[in-house]
Amino acid sequence: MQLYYNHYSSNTRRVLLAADHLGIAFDLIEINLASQDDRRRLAEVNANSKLPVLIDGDFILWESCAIMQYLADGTPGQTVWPQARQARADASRWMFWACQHFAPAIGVLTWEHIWKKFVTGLEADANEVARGESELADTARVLDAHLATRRWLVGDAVTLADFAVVAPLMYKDKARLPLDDYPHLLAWFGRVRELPAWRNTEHAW
Ligand SMILES: N[C@@H](CCC(=O)N[C@@H](CS)C(=O)NCC(=O)O)C(=O)O
Repeated sequence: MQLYYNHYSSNTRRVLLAADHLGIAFDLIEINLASQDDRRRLAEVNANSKLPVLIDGDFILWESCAIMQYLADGTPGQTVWPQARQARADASRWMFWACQHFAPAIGVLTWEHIWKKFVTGLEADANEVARGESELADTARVLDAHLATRRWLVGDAVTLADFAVVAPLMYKDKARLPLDDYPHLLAWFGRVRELPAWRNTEHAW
């Protein structure tokens, strides 16, 4: 299988985390989102022009959480994508939440504190930072409360839900995410960082 990816993409990181945990290796195709040539190559496999994209024979799949589920479904004996109906729905719930609420809140702050300067040369906008911090607080509160009584998001062990939610926290420090008030969230993040999958998908920059 081929994966169109970039090390800076937190949506790709989700897929890399799941794949590493499942023991799946890809033929990696690096896409530089700032290159027009690479953008053209990306648009050939994803009209949305977004990473990641999985190619499995003549099947093309985009959307990071769909890719994670597809990889797990093709892995006999895997435990990260639960079989039981309610446990699977629970994992699915957090994966949707990650894409719809948690990652977009963090995305405001990664744009303002990291990417904006690279792309536009402009400094962070205080109003946008305040909006991102407020949206992050709303979601971090939910995550922290959920993790107050459990080690992993679903059941007793790591699942795709943990990988989906944790991925944008790869920018916790660089994006200055204000998370000090969420001890359970931070403890869980510490547990994820102890997993081989986290360490194996780290990229220095
Ligand atoms: N919901 C999509 C989001 C994909 C996405 O936004 N990827 C970013 C990289 S992290 C991207 O390719 N951005 C390029 C752009 O928006 O032009 C997913 O989960 O795969």
